[in-house]
Amino acid sequence: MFKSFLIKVFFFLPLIGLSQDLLINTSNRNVTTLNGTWHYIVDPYETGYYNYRYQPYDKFDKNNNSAFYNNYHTDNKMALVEYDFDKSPTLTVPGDWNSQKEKLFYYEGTVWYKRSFDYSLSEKINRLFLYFGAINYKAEVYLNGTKLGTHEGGFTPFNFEVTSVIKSEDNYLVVKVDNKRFKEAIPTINTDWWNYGGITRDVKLIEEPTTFIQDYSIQLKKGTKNTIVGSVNLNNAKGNEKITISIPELKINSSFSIDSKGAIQFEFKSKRIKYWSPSSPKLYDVYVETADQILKDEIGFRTIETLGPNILLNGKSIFLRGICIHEENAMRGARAYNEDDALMALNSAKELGCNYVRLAHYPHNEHIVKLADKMGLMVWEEIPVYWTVDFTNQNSLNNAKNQLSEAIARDKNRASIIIWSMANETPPSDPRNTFLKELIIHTKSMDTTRLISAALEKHYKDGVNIVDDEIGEYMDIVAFNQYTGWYGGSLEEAPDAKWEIKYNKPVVISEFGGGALQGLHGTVKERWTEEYQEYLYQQNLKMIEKIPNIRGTSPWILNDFRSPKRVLPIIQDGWNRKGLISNHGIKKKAFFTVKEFYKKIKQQYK
Ligand code: GCB
Repeated sequence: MFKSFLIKVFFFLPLIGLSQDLLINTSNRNVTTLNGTWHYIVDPYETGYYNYRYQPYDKFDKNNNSAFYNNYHTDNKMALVEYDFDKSPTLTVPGDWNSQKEKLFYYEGTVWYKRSFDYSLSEKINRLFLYFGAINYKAEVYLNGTKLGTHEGGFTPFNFEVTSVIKSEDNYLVVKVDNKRFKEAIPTINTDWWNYGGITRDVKLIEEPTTFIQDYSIQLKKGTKNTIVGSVNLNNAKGNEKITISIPELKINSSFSIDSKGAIQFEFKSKRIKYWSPSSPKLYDVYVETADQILKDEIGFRTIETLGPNILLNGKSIFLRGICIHEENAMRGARAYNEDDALMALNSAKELGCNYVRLAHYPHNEHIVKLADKMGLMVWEEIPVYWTVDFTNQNSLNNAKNQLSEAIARDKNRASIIIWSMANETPPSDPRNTFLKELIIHTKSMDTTRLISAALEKHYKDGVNIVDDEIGEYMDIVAFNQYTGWYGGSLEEAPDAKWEIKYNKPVVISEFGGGALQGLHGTVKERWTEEYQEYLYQQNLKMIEKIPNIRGTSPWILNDFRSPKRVLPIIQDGWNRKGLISNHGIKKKAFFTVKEFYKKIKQQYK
């Protein structure tokens, strides 16, 4: 199982990938940040990438070099004399370009980023990696003229070894970032969120010993309550290394010799484990140690499983009191990227009475997942297989699998994550079913301990709401979105709605809701008023309570969020108004409706 945690993008994406095995738990490694001010050049015609015959410079140059670098540092004749980074303006990294420069608000295309830096490797420690938390959407990365590789997918991390390329002074790092949407991409062209472009997450240089801890997994063994199971993988193992795992609070401290693959597998029994849960989010200090390195993590132990209609956390039946969240700081109208942004969102979720969040519609940054661990919020993590993905395209499938691999590799040690979601509102068909089944098999090959789900849809026939999507067979939780009272359906009749759900499994309403402009008041019949939204919630919640096997909800959505699809003047102005909180941070009436409901549910599931 462990081997498959190792991510080789080029394995899945033979034409475009060269990023390497992912380093996990990067915040506890030896890090130098490359966050800060970067120069940028907007390049809508990609003149810095293609010559006048539309051939990429880095493909025909035999040294695989970047034209920029050659032009800048040598007497090269590549004629990019018009491109001068140091005379160009700057952007802050991490961050999207749309919210930083007014002219780039709607821009979708290529922007070149450049940063120079000095770096001297420590004498003893002698390998260096360049790590990107995420770049939306496609990145070509060059250091000192050498192409390090390409990465596709806007929401997951990747890294390259740069030991042989780094210089002590004046390193020249160039990244081509392209956020053009295209049909075969994941997500595809059509989404209901802002396509923020840029180097949107942290950039780090990470120093490692010659042989180092690449990756590890430490969790409760599936089906047990007192067995901790795990594995560690070394990079560049020589063969005689020992790895020590210690969890001082549990009095665990054991050393293991690596096997021929440079890995160890282990199991410990402990009767003292205090389980992680929302009411007691206990995390243990865990140390993975070699002769050259100690890597610390904080890990919670809990079980998550289903039994008939129940979701069991540490053996106890729970109700997921959730809320959907986009990775956006609504107040800034920008992609969220730091711990403060994460704290703001999760504090609001807590105030609402949540024990669970759905991080829609793509893997969010690592800050929020780590914070959820600490704050005791269970998490649904999802990949952007959204709406009309190109289900017959093998490259699209490989891309989706790769995004899953990177998300699972990064977050597999987080107790908060209880659900891997495969998709959102994808239209049922044979190719779609095959596509999702492949993703499920892939997920299970990496992690058998968490629940599998996807946000499905319902349909309506002869007065009955029906959920019978065939893919439900493969889900641990049957989740679906429904918008009674917003996209059709009568609010008056909602509480008496009839439901037929084909599967005897836990049911979660992964989305419901409607829009309101905060501060706009009127009657419950007037769309866009807070009163309409409040009534919509009241009626929907009455209905949801009666849905067979209901074990959770995540209303759509915590905050108003930017969407180019939402153009209604005065009311929307580019914002999807379904937030329970406005983009000025003000709670709408419906916030309190949900809060009341969750208070009641909490009593029922004591
Ligand atoms: C949905 C989508 C979500 C949209 C929402 C809406 O079903 O899953 O991404 O933003 O509806 O507001 O229409």
